[in-house]
Amino acid sequence: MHHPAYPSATYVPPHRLRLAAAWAALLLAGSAGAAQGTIKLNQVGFLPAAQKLAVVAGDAQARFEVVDAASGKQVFEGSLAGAGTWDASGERVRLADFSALRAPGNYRLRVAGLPESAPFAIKPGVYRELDIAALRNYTLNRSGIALTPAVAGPYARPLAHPDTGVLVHASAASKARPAGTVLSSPKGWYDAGDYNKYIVNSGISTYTLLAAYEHFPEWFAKLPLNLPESGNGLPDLLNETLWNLDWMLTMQDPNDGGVYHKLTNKSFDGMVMPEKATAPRYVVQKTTAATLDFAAVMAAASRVLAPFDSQQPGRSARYLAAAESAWRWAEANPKVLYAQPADIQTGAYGDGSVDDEFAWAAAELLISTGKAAYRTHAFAHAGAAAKGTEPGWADVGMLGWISLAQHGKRLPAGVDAAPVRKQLLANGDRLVERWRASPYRVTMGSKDFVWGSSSVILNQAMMLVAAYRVEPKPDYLDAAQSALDYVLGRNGPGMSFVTGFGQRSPMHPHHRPSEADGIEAPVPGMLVGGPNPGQQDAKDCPAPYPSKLPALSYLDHVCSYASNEIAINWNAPLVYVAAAVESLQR
Ligand code: 9MR
Ligand code: 9MR
Repeated sequence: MHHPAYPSATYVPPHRLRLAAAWAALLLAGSAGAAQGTIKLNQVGFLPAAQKLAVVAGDAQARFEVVDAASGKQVFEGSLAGAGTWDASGERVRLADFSALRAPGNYRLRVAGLPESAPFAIKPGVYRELDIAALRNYTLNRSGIALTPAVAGPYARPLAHPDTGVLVHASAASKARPAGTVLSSPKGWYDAGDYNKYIVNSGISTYTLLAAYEHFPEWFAKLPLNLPESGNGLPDLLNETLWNLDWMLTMQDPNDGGVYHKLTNKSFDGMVMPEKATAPRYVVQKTTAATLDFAAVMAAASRVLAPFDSQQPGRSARYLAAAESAWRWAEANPKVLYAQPADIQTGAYGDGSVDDEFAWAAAELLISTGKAAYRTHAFAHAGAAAKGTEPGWADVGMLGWISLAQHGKRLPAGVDAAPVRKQLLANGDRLVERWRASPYRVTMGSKDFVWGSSSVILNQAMMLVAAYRVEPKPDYLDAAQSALDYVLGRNGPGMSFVTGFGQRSPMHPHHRPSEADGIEAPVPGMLVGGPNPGQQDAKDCPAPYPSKLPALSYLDHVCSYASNEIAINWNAPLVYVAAAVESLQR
C-alpha cells in the first residue's frame, strides 16, 4: 500500500513551536508553582467510549464545563470531585470526569477563574498518528542505514555506524576471538539519545514490540510505516523489529552461544549527527543477563515469524536455534554479571540479579519449543514475585508471565498457565487499588519517579492490559487509559511527554539528532524519560530543575539526560499501550 512519504500529522506547525517554547521558558523561569491553577489532561484526546478525566489544580471551584474548541460553546457540564493532595507534586487537586461526552469533536475544559485547558479531540482512531510516529522513531534511530528523503522526510541522513568493523574488547576476549578481533555487527537501533547498542535494553524493547504485534495483529496490519521494506508481505511493525533482531543475532558468539552485553564507543559522543560520530566501536563482555534476554527475544521472535516463513525462509528456525544455544551458555555460566571495564564509560545496564532473566527466557523457550525441560524455570518467577507490579529493563520476569498467559494453549501437555493468570489478576488489582486512591487517578506513586518514569507508568499499563485480557474488568482498562493520559498531559508539569504531540511538549530532548539536525522542533513521536528527583545530571546542567518534588522534577533542557532523554525501551510501551487502548476499546 502506498501512502504519503511522511505522515503529515507528525510535523510540528510553527505556532505550536512558539507555544511550546513559551511554556518551556515558563517552566524554566518559574517554580513548581507554575503548575498550580492549571487544568491538566490528555492533550491528544480520547476515544469516544473511553473514560475521560482531567485534573484541576487548586480547590476553589466546584464546577467545570467542556466547550467546543472553535466556537467556545458549552457541550458538557459537571461537578468536580472532592479535593485531594497528591504527595508526588504537593498539589491540591480535583478530578473532572466527562466520560459521558462521546460526540466526536475538538474541545477544551473550562473552570471559572482558570486558564482554559489545552485543546483535545474525541474521535475514533485518536491514537493512530501517535502510534505511527512512536514506531517511526525506531526507523529514524536505525544504525547502519542511509535514510532517504522518501523514507525519512526532513530527517533524511547519510549512512552512519555501519558497524562492519567492530573490535572485540579485552573484556570479551575468548580463544576463538582474541582481543582486537574484527567482527561485523551491523543494523540495530541506537539505544536512546546516544549512539550505542545494548543487548539488555534491546531485550525488553524488542519483546514489547513483538508482544504488541502478537496481541493486536489487526491494529498493526493497518498501520503502514513507510519503511524501505514496506510491501514485502510483512506487517511494518515486524519489518522494523527485524532491523534490531538482525543486529542482535550478530551479537551471539557462534563458537559458544554467549552474547556480548553491548556494542559501544569507549565514551559518549558529542552532540553531533550520527554520521559525524566515528569513534571505534567494541563488543564488550558476554554476560548472563544479555544472553538470557537474547534467548527470550529470539524464542519469542521465532514464533512470531513462523507464519511468515515463505517471505522470510528459515528465519524462524534460525531464531529458535540461536535462543537454545544462548540458553545452554547461560546454564553453564549462570552468574556472569556485567562489570564495566575501566576504559569504557557508556551505559552499563548492569543487573545484580538474573533470576528473572532465567524465568523469562525459560517461559519463551517453553512456549516456542514445547519442551517440558523449561517448565521449572519458567514458572519459578510467577510463584515468587508477587511483590512486582511492572517490568523494566532489569526486571523482566513479568514479560514471561505475559507470554505464558497469552499462550496457555501452546504449553506442553500437563503444563497449565492458570497460576500465572491468577498472578496477573492480583497484580492488576494492586495497580487498580493504587489508581483509585490517587488524587491524580494514576497508578504511579512517589517512588516510581525514577530515571525513565514515563516508562514506569506505561509498563504498569501493560500489566493492566495483561490482566484485562485475562478478565475484562473495566477498571483495568480505565487505569491503563489513565497511564496514557498521564504521559500525554495529566501529569505534574501539565505537558505531553511525547515530542510533537499535544499543545505543550518537550522542545529540547537529550537526543543527539534533534540537537544537531538544524531543525528547531525535535523529531516527533519520542517519549522523554520524565520527572526524576534523582537529578543525576544536575552537574551537567546550566539550568536548575524547577522543583525537587518527584512529579515536578523535570527539566526540558538538552542537558537533562536524567529527565529528558529518549530511549527505545520507553517508546515501546507507548506503542503497546496506544495499540491496546485502540484495540480493546469498549
Ligand atoms: O549522552 C549520554 C546519555 O545517553 C546517557 O544516558 C547519560 C548517562 O549515562 O550520559 C550522557 O552523556 C553525558 C555523560 O554521562 C556526562 N558528560 C556529559 C555527557 C553528555 O551530556
Ligand atoms: O534507563 C536507564 C536507567 O534505568 C538508569 O538508571 C540509567 C543510569 O544507569 O541509565 C539509563 O539508560 C541509559 C543508558 O545507560 C545509556 N543510553 C541512554 C539510556 C537512557 O538514559
